Amino acid sequence: MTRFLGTLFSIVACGLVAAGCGSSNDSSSSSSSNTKTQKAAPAAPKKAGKTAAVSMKNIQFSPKALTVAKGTTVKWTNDDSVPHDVTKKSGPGPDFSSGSGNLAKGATYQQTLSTPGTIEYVCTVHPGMSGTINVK
Ligand SMILES: [Cu+2]
Repeated sequence: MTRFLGTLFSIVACGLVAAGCGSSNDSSSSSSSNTKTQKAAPAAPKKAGKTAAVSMKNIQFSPKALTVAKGTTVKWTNDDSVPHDVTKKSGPGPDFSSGSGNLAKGATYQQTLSTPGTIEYVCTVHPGMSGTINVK
């Protein structure tokens, strides 16, 4: 009978040992709280404002002199392969600048001009590349 108990004991002991080696439950789940708040920009109601275009071509503004009604949005487009910029030098209304030499080929910059008077502006990259806008 003692042999039976001995065998039984060893079985139980073995089972306890087996139970001891539990797998460490590493629950480091990747917190994927991807809160992508991508606001779908609502189509801005297009104001029927007047627009005028100025091209930057051959290191010049074209047209070099422009007359617009006040409230007109002037849009400059760089049609050159070298970078330009649009920087106001003088004239009525707030100063504006696209940033030094930051209009690469094909880039545009626009400004709404609301104060009557003559605005002089330049490209700071190219001496002599200047233009005027007469706001009436
Ligand atoms: Cu330029």
